[in-house]
Amino acid sequence: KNNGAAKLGIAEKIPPVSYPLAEEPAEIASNISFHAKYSPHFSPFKFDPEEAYFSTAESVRDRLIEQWNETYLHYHKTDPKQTYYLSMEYLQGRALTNAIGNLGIGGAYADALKKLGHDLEEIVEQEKDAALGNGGLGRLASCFLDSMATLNLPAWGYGLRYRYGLFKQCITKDGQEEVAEDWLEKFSPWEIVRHDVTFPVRFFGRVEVNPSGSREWIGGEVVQALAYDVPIPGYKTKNTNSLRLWEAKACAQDFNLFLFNDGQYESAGELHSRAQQICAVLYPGDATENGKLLRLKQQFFLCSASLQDIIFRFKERKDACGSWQWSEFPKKVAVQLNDTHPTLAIPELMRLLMDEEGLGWDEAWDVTTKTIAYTNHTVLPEALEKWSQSVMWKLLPRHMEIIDEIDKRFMAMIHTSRTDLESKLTSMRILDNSPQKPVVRMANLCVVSSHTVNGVAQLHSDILKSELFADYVSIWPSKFQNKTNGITPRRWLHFCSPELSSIINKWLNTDRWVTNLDLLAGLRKFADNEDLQSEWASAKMANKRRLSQYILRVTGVTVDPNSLFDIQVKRIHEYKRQLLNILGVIYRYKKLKEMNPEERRKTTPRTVMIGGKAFATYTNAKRIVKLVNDVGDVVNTDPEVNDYLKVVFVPNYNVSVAEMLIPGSELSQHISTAGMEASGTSNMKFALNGCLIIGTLDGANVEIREEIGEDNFFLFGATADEVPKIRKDRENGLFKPDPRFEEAKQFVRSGAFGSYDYSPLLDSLEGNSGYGRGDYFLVGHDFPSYMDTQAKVDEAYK
Ligand code: B1H
Repeated sequence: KNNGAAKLGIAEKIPPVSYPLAEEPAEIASNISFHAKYSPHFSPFKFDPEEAYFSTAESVRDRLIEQWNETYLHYHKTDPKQTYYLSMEYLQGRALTNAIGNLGIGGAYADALKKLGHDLEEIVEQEKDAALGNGGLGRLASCFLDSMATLNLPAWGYGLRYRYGLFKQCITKDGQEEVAEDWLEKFSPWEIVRHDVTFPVRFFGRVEVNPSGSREWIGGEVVQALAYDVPIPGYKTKNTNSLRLWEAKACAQDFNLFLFNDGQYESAGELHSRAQQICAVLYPGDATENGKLLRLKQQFFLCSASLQDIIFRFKERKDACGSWQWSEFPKKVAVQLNDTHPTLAIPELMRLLMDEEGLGWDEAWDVTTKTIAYTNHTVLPEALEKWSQSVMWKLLPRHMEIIDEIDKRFMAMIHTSRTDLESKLTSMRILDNSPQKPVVRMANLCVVSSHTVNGVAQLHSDILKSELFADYVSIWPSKFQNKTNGITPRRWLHFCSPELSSIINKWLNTDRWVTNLDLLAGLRKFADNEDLQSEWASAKMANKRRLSQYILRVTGVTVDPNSLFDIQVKRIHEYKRQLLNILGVIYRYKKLKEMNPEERRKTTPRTVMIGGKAFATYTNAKRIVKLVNDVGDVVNTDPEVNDYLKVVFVPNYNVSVAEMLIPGSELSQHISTAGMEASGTSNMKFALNGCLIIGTLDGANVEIREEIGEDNFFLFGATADEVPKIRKDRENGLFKPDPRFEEAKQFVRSGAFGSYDYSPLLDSLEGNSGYGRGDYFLVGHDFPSYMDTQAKVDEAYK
C-alpha cells in the first residue's frame, strides 16, 4: 500500500545480506584484508600503503553505503522538501579522514591498520584531493554539503565529474607552471557509478511547432548524462546525502562502424570524442571572462541532467501516493544556484514543464520562480557572466525563445506598473541588444526569475542592494537577503587540529561545539587561565613543527617554529593584494639589512608564507608568484637576516595543504581592496584555529572582527565607501605616495631580486589612470597604514 520501498524495490528485490560491519579492530583489520584480497586493484600479494589506502577506503565505504541506502529510503517514504545545490564547482579535498571522523571510528581504524603494519596518518596521505573547483566558491559548496548532511537535511549536490580538475602548480625558475592533475589516475573509491541513472541532453537543433501549437526542440546532437554518486556523511548521524556528478557519454549507435571499417577511425568516433570533451576539464577561470562554447555546453549539461533527475524523483515519490499536482513541486523541491554558472536551470525548467509536461506559461513560471534561488558571489564586472546571443541561439534555440519571452514580460511589467523605472530599463533588461555585441546578462535573468537572491557576507549583500541590483530592490524589496558564508568546523578544526580540538573538549567538558560553534564562547572565562594558555601554546607549537617539516619537505627551506608564522593563502589576484604583502616584506628585508646586529636582535622574527594558484593566462598574477619566489631565494640565503626573516612560497595550494597550514598559523592576511572580496572563507578557518588576522574592512572580515574582538584583528586601509573618492583623487593627480612605498618598489627595480623584468607589475602601481596602471587596487594608498599595522603585530607578538 503506497509503500515507497516496495516501489523502489530496495527492500524486496535484494535479499538480506549477511555482512556484519566490523566493530573491533581485529574484525576491521580482517575486513580491510578482505577488500585487499577480493576487490583487488593491484597485482596480488602486495599490501603497500597505496593498496592499504584503497582497501581501507572500501571498508569505510561499506558503512557509508549502508547509511546511504537507509537515508534514501527514509526520504523516499517521508517525502520531505528536498534541497538541490547546483554548482559547477566542488572542492572536496580528501574524504577518508572526514568519513572516519564523521562515523566516529578513527581509533578503531588506526588500531586495525597498526595490526596490518600500517599507520593511519600515513595511509590517509595516499589519497589524491578531489579538486573539482577553483577556489572559495567551490570549497563553499563542499562545506555546505557537509553541513547539510550533519544537520540531517535532505539535500543533494549536483555537479560535473571533470576528468581533470584544477591544475597542479609547479614552481620552476620561471615561476608557476601548470600541470594536468589526474585525480582519477588510479580510481576514486568514493564514487559509485549508477548505470541505471542516465538522461539525454540535447545541443543545437531547432524548434518545431506542432499542430496543437506546442513547441518542440528537435535535431542537433544528443549526449547521455550518466550519474556518479559520492556519499556525503553527516557528523555523528546516520544521515548520508549524495553529491551526484554527471559524466557525458555518447551511445553505442553514435559509433559509426561503417566509417571505422573503412579506416576512418577519427570520424567514426567523432560523436564519442565530442561527448568526452564536455566533462574533460574544469573551466580554469576564477573571475575571468574566458570560456566560450564548451563552457556553455558544460553549464547546460549540468542543468538539464540535474533537472530531469529532480523531476524524475519528484514524480517517483508522488506516484507512491497516487495523484499529485505540479503546484506542489516548489513545496518539495528547492534549487539553489551557486552563482550564475547554472542559470540555464531557469529556462530548462520552463522548457521541461511546458514542452514535456504540457503546462502553460503562467503555471510553469509560477513553479519555476518558487523553486529557484540565486546566490551572487562577486561584484567584479569581469566575473559577471554574459553570453553571446548568437551563440545561445545556435546551441540552445528553445531556451533563447524562453529567455526572450521572460525579457519581454519583464519589460511589459515595467511599462505597465513601474513607469518610474523606464529610464533604467536598458540596464535592467535580461537581453543587452547593443549592436556591437548582443548578450544575455545571466545575473539579471537570475534576479528576475528567482524568489530569493543572496550575497555571501553582510557588506557584500549591502553592496548588492545599493549598487549592482539597486534598481530591482524597489520592485522586490524582500527578495534580497544576506547569508554570510560559513565553513565546516569538522574539517577545519576538529579533524585538521586534533590537539587543539581535544584541549577545547577538555576545557568545555563537551565536544558538542563540533556541531554548535556558539559553545566556543564558553572558553572566554578561561582566557586568563595559565594552564589553558600553556596547553594552547603547546598545541600551536606542535602544529607549527608539523608545518615546518612540511615546508622543508616541499620547498627545501628550513623555517624556525619559534618565529611568527604569517600566512596568506588564496587564489592569486590583484584585488587580493598579495603584492601589498610582498612589498611589505621587501621593505622589511631592506630595513633589516640596514640595521646593525644589535638592532636586528630586537626585531620579531617572522616566517612569511604565501601560497595560491594564478589563472594560467593572468600575467600579472603569475608575475606576483614569480616575485614571491625570487624574494624568497634572496632572503632565505642571506645569512645577515636569516634568523629574522624567511619568505616561503608554498607550492600547489589546495584543500589538503590548507589543512596543514591553517592550524600552524599565528597571523593570517586578508587584505583585499575594500569592497572587492565578496566574503572570503579562509579568514574563518584561520580565526577558528586561534590565529590573529591582519585585514581590511572587506567581506566577512567585518563580521569576524565583531565576533573575535578588535584586539584580535589588526585593521588597516581604506573602507569600501572611501574607495571611489580615493580613485577619483588619484585621477586628479592628488595622490602622494609614502616614501616607504617608493623605496620598496625602487628596491625591486634596482635588481635586488634578480634580473627578471618586474617593471610591468610595478608600472601597474604607477600613473593616475589607464589600463593596468593607476593602482586600481590602491596598494600605494593602503601601504603606509599596512606597514604601521604590521609594526603593531610585531609588538603584540613580543
Ligand atoms: C567567488 C567566484 C568565481 N566569487 C567565476 N566568484 C568563476 C567567479 O569559473 N569562473 O568563471 C569561478 C569563481 N568565486 C568567491 O566566492 C569570492 O571571491 C569569495 O569572496 C567568496 O568567499 C567565495 C564564496 O562565496
